[in-house]
Amino acid sequence: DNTAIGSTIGTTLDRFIKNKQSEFPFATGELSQLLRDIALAGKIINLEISKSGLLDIAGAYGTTNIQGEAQQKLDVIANVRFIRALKNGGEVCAIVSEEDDEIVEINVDSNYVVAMDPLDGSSNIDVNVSIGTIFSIYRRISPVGTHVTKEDVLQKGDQQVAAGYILYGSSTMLVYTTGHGVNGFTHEPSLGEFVLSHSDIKSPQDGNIYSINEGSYYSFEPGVRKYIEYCKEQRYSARYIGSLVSDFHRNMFKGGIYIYPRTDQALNGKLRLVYECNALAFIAEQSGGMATDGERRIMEIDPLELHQRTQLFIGSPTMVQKAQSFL
Ligand code: P6P
Repeated sequence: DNTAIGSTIGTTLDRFIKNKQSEFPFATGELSQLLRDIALAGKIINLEISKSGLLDIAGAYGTTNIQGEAQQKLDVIANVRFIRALKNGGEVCAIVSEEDDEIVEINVDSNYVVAMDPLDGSSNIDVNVSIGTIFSIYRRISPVGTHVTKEDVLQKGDQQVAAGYILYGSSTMLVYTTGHGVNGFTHEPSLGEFVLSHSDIKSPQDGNIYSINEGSYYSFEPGVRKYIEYCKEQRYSARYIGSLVSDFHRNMFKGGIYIYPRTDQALNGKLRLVYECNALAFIAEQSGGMATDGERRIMEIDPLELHQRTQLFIGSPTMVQKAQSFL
């Protein structure tokens, strides 16, 4: 029992979920179990990542995913680990993953859908830059016991019952929301537990950090270029790790804006609505931030297909509004 742990190093994720279960709309324990299954998969992947240099599983794997990107071995391993953990947990009827072209049907008798990017920023693995898992959780729409449909997985971000990310960085953190604020848990290796480390995270309303790939400056629309000039005039700091979860996480705590706009190569931007942007948009709004596609709230966008892309302006509301005023 983790009472002893609780008294010395704070609340574990398991205890936190149990304590907060009453906040879940369908408090039957299923969502609690699903969150624990995701945390378990995160622990397993954390272990693989920390060993990846030694086990030579970091290198490219030869296959390519729907993005046409060289699939790194850890991408594939992370996807397999997550699917296995969610299948064993028994709470998931379907998974949408960056690594799978089609919907992965798991168990027709279960209630929850998970949309995930099992390992975002995988090109950073080989150079030891932080990477992240991003996940959204929805309740299915079709009746239990029937085959999963597109409408089960193409739900607006506003329909999320939970969302979060795991950041495999200098320490490994799990950050999630169920619509009642955002809480961060840090992995304590000696215990193998996620322990509450950042309670009820509130993001600064304004900031002076801007995150965008300025190498694409001449591919951006005039309004985006003008906002970049504005940031320079304001003497803001440019911080771009090239790992979405890391850039988002830093800006949530320090204040800042992350922008991935359309370019002449990526006409709808690069980031994916269903399993990247919606989850971070939910976290952003729940911590007092803002997330749009330059016009609309990300979570209002009606997804039309699994891997559709969207522009993303996310972070401190004052900064997002200012950026939009230039578009
Ligand atoms: P670019 C990584 O591939 C990723 O999906 C995000 O993690 C990251 O923020 C972005 O793409 C980087 O893209 O075009 O700036 O290299």
